[in-house]
Amino acid sequence: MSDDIARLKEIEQRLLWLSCWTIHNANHLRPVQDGDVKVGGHQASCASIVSIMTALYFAVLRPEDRVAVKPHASPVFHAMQYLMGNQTREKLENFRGYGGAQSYPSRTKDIDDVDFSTGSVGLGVAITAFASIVQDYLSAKPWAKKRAVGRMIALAGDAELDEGNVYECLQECWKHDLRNTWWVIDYNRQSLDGVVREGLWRRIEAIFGAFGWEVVRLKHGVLQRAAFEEPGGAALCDWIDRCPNQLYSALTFQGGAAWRKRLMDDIADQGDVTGLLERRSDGELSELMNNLGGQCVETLSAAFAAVDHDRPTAFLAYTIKGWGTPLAGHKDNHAGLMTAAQMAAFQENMGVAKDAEWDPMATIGDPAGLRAWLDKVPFFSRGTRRQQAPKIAPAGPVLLDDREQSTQGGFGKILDQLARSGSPLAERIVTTSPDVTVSTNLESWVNRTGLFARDIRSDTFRDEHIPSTQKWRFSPHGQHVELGIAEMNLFLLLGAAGLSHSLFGERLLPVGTVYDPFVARGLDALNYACYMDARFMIVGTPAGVTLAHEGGAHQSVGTPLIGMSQDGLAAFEPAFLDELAIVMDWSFDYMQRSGENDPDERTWLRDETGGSVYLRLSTRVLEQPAHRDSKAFRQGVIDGAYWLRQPGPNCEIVIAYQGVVAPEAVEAAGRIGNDRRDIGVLAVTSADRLNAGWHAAVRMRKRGFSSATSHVERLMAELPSHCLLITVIDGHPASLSWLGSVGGHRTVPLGVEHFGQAGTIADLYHHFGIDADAIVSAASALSAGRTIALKAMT
Ligand SMILES: Cc1ncc(C[n+]2csc(CCOP(=O)(O)OP(=O)(O)O)c2C)c(N)n1
Ligand SMILES: [Mg+2]
Repeated sequence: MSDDIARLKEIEQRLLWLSCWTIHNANHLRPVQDGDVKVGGHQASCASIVSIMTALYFAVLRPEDRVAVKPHASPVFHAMQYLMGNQTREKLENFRGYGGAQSYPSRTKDIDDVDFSTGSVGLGVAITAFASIVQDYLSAKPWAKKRAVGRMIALAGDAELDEGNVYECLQECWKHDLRNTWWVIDYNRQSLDGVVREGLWRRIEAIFGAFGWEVVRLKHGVLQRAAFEEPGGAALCDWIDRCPNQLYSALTFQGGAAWRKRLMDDIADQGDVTGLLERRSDGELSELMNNLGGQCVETLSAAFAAVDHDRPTAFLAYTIKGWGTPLAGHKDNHAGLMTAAQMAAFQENMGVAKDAEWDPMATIGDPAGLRAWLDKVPFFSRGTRRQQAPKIAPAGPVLLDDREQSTQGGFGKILDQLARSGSPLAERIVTTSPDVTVSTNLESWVNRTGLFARDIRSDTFRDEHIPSTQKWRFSPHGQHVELGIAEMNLFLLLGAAGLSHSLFGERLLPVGTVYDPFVARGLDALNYACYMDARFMIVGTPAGVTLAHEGGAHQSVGTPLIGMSQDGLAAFEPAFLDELAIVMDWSFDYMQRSGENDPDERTWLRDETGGSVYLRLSTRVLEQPAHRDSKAFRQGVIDGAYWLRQPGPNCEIVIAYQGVVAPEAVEAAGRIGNDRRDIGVLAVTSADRLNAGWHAAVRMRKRGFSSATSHVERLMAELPSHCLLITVIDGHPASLSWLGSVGGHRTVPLGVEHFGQAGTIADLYHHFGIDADAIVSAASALSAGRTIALKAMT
């Protein structure tokens, strides 16, 4: 055995101990309050992947590589960083506790340099492929610094391959000539609930092969391979290959004597095979049968090191869930925990002295020698691998002079003008869309900037002089990444590109477009991207029942609530182009912020920290207001609302609208104005930001900051208490109905609560009660005064 392999084995045993101990400590030793539930076990999930992680991190990886670690291997990751001095004992002792090391590796909550968060299975796997595409994108750009190309690596549980997004990603990435991506599958043949179906490896090989991946199957460790060379070894090899997963697991759990009995029953021959078995004690036989490829650092490091190409590669590493622990192989072991007695025996087996449980070098004979060896491990050699990129200042809002336009149309024009400007900011914008590039108005941007591919692909229609409005030139210079119809992929790509500054040290400003209802189709990947603090702009368009003729399947209802409730995402729904221009300009700055300062005392929003942005837009063409560009107007648009029509001192009714129903609100205000006094119209551009500021100010007042006042509270403070508030939105009414609670005003929330249907905009606004008549009749019925006349219906 070489020195390096001996070191790897020492490290592997250290990681096995420290991860199991961390979990044990959290469950058995950490003081908990009455009624607390046990934290997750997952010692078995850690044990099956320690060898893989040891071989990868300590023998193969380079500083430029980036890794997504399967969720339940979090203790192994933290143990590894602890061994390297990048994680504290305090955080490990408090694993899964408040302020402690996180249950699942977290970029934002852990201190030890997590590359990609994981937790929702499948997403961490797929994001590595999109990160590789982003890396290729950067490598092709003249403005990006030259840097070593890294491998994007996922350490995946085998059950993660049941998640559909994994296959969506495989298909998409094949189109983009994926490279430099490794997925190491911890093939312990167990999921949470049980043992996986027989022969899954064949399906996995076939699928990966079909999408152009190399598949490396690591079934046997060096001990097994050596035994197969002994007389009788071929029969043993054949028995292992034919053994069903359930039986292998059960025998692993039962141990050496059970292995011997079963093997003797099945293949003993009074000759070579019997001799092979008899030459080994029960303990040695168990060790041999446990020596699968994925539990053998020698086999693993040799296989990783042997890769001499950049093609995407899946390693199917056979492992044993619970390897090296008394839980090994038991089908119920997913959340299983060693009992105190089992743990004591395990501790003795591992040779860890009492009170040396947290000593990173506890069982190491030559700690100084190992430390010197660790200090040279390439992956950790450059310290923290988080990068930074300078901010690129936006040049100011792109104000358009269209008399009539939709917000979706305006969005396309603004991007087009940015492309034409060729500014440093425009250079960093990368757009993407899941097959709705044209129908979300990205077309002129794409015509101007081109599509991204690693090679040049010409546009045959153009070459053949066939007239077409679309110029689909693919080249390394292109700034649009065209995706197939899979919204999970959209959000995973936005997540990866939105971390470019941190992963690769280059600023990207990713902008994705999607039909608004299909935001829901990628929701978990959106949540995941936000959880990682990726920075991007997602444009949901067209939105709402305003998409009249498209019918219920294409009309979004609940998305404003998604925008409000999604952490890390500032949601806007502008009605007019000037608002949109101001919001986009602000967004490109907001997406790049990384301050840690206290909330802004004007709005109580945490604007210093920055985040991602969601724009909910529409194809409905609206007449644009006269030029307005005051500082107060800009501020109101960004803060979330401004008075489109200032309420008078005796205001009886305020109509608060968000988005594309602006004309209905304005018309209704005009009609109500004859019968009620001092009507106000509140243009809400971001219910999300208004609401967040309000909640934050309330919290601050509770903490004794008695003067804390949010933007929406100042707006509402102008209204007399008897004033009726009518809110209206093409979306769920709960998005705005809370406004009444701010100042204690009686509120009539108008909006859409049921599936939409086909019709004209007028039909649908009438059907859902969000047209001017609905607003007028609410005002008439619910505010004091004479009945307000409705216009004759058309
Ligand atoms: C999207 C999602 N659904 C369900 C879960 C709950 N869950 C956590 S781990 C797991 C199965 C893990 O099996 P596998 O990936 O094979 O990991 P290992 O056997 O290595 O523990 C499940 C269902 C989750 N984390 N994410
Ligand atoms: Mg598994």
